[in-house]
Amino acid sequence: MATTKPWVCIVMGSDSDAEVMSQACAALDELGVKYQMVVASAHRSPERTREVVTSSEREGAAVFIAGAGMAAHLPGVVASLTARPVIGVPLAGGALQGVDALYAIVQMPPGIPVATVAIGGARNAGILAAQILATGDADLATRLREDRIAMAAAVAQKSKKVEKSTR
Ligand code: RP5
Repeated sequence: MATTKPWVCIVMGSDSDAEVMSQACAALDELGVKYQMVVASAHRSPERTREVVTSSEREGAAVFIAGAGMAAHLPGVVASLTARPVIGVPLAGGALQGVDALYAIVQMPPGIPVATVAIGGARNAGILAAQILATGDADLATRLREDRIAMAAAVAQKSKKVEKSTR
């Protein structure tokens, strides 16, 4: 049965993007956030893109993550179709290795924002989506805080492995 809790819609331009975009799924799985991941291309299937965004919004998608490579218009097109937050993931590929996608996604005109993560930054896109949902979900906010505490402890452990002093 479909979830009634707010969930995340992950869209990508091609199945060739799936390996990187699955890192967003992994982050959301770890945090207990529901999602759906589909392929819809801004250029090759504009009607499908519109249908995915409008039906997902109707069915409770609270945040969208959109990943694309090269002339990466998908995140901007998704943002044009919904007023819910959109996180864009520039993907490496083609001659320019993601710099083209980064510029395409990050340079949105005023009025239609896309929160852009690093090239290949799908994991951070998942975490950021969870952070947005956590503004209305105290349990999720607690899980995110616990992750930060664990991360800080891991840094201290990493330091122990390499610490040196000659003083
Ligand atoms: C973009 O073109 C996709 O997001 C993908 O990153 C890239 C190449 O797509 P394929 O030719 O592998 O389908 O639209």
